Amino acid sequence: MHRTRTAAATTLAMALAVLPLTGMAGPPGTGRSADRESTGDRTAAAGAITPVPQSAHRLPGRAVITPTTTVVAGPKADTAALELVERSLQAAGADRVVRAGRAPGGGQLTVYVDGPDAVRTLRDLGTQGTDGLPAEGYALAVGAGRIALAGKDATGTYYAAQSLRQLLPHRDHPGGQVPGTAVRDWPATPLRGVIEGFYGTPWSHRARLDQLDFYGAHKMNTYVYSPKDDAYLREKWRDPYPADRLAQLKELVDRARARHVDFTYALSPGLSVCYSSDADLKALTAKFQTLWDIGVRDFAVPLDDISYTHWNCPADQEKFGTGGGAAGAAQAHLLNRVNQDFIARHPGARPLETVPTEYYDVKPTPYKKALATQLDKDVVVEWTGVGVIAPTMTVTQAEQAREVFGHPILTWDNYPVNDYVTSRLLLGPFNGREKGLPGKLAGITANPMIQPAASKIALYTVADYAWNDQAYDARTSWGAALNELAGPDAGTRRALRAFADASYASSLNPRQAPELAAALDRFREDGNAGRLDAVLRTLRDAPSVLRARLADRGFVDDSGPWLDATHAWGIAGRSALALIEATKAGDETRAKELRERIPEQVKTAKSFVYVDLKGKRVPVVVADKVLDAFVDEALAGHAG
Ligand code: LTM
Repeated sequence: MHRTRTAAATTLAMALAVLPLTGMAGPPGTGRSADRESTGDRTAAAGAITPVPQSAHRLPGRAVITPTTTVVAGPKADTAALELVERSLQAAGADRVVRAGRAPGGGQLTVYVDGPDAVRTLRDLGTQGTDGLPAEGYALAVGAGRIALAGKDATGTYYAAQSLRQLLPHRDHPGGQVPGTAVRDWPATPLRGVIEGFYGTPWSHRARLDQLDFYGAHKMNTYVYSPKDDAYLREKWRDPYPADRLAQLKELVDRARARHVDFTYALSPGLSVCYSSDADLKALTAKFQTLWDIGVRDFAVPLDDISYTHWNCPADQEKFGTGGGAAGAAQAHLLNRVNQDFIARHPGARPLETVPTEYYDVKPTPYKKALATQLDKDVVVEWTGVGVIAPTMTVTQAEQAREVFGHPILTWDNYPVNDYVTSRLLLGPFNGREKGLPGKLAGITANPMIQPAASKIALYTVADYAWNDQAYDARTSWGAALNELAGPDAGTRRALRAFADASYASSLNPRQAPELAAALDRFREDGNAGRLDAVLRTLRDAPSVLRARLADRGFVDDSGPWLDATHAWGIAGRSALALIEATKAGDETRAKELRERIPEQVKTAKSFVYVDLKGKRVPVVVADKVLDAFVDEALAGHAG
């Protein structure tokens, strides 16, 4: 898989100038107004496609899934894309999917994947092909009896296949049809994905494989392997991997490639490295070589969360001196040697990435100046925004970061990471990132929670924003994420929404449990107890519904103590409501009984714990300052 990592904004602008489609939004800087037939919300034409496509509109006619369906593939069509198209057609009701050199005729559906036939069909259907699209862009058209898809490159074709999968019906509804549709789509920023970069229990091998599938399905192309508590990446960075660990890594690298995800290997030597040491350079590049040998083509040397006022060897003090400028010079020296001795000598390797020790602001300092002036220009610098956990991120800040670091900027966005608040799941959407930001960046990587499957809600929204920030709406994307995870069952959807709402708050989403809080406020205003009780019952029962019905078992496993706490708070909340109502009705016996029972229920609700990597028991919180406040209010107002 080869990827050009420049946003081809100029060529794209030229293509847009001749584009006949409606609903086409110009990328930032092209000066085109965005006629949002298909952006801004999830319109009928875009169907279930996620991330929201840049452009989609209806075409006349419709394609009917026929029992035998033919796939006509271009000579260089991406294998993973073809397999996905075939699997999706089968899932849509085609009993036989055959590959052929041309369309068989006779009313059968034919699907063209890349090559001259796909290009011709796209044109016949009145749509434009992939000319002028940036890397990973694609075109897809559905018409009567035929479907065509083509990518700007292999990843683009794979993404076209992902979009087709989402447009196709399911075989459970026989006679499935797809309305005529044209999609022309491209990413807003070249790199989009996840950096497993948190402290605490690293993700399991199985969870990582599952995540890679998820990234491919959401058009995310990057996974950075950088768990802080993997000793082979930090404390024991010089040590070679045992054979079984390397075999597992190879399995991840292979899965990543099959899903068009770049597996980035990040080695963090900063706790003990001697920047001027030839031996340490050799140890670093030797470790990279073992990863290269199993197929890794993306490398990073993160230098975050280390001391840069303390050298690990006297030679560094002698060579570089002291202070922030000396630290920047030392790091640039090591990184340049890795860049020149390893990256440059491995054709096919993509640009080296680093995380500077000052990664959290845009203040000019001697350290940043040294990096800006001495670090090789093609090294990509990761940055968390202004603040380690940045509540907001703006275009201006990104421009300042580009300026002060003097290098392409890849965000290391610390959301939904929860290693600093292990009592919480952060289940709200990606929020507070200004539109236009992706166009200023080399890309966006999100640092997830210790809980991989539970991170999918936020990561879905990250993927949505990074692909098409202009159309992004945090609440809409959040709802779509929940629906995808819950599947079609209405009860499961309700349960997941109530559960996620109770764990919504973070620095990016300051309001906790916004839907529950609104329901409580409404009750405070109009006193409609029946309506509030229905909300509280949904919350109380959500955990058992999810445990019984949610297909993603990883999500259920990840959420264990929070599910228990949600159930228990639902019970306490209902008792509080009953207390208010009993008092109103003058039923003192019942009110007394409830006043005695509630403290025990609250105690239970506060008793559930998350056990961290070191065995520490951390009481979990849900709907805090919302449901507990309601319970306190009920007890205080009806003290008897
Ligand atoms: O953010 C960076 C670059 N480094 C660390 C992360 O490893 C950690 O997960 C987050 C959140 O606690 N904070 C950091 O400083």
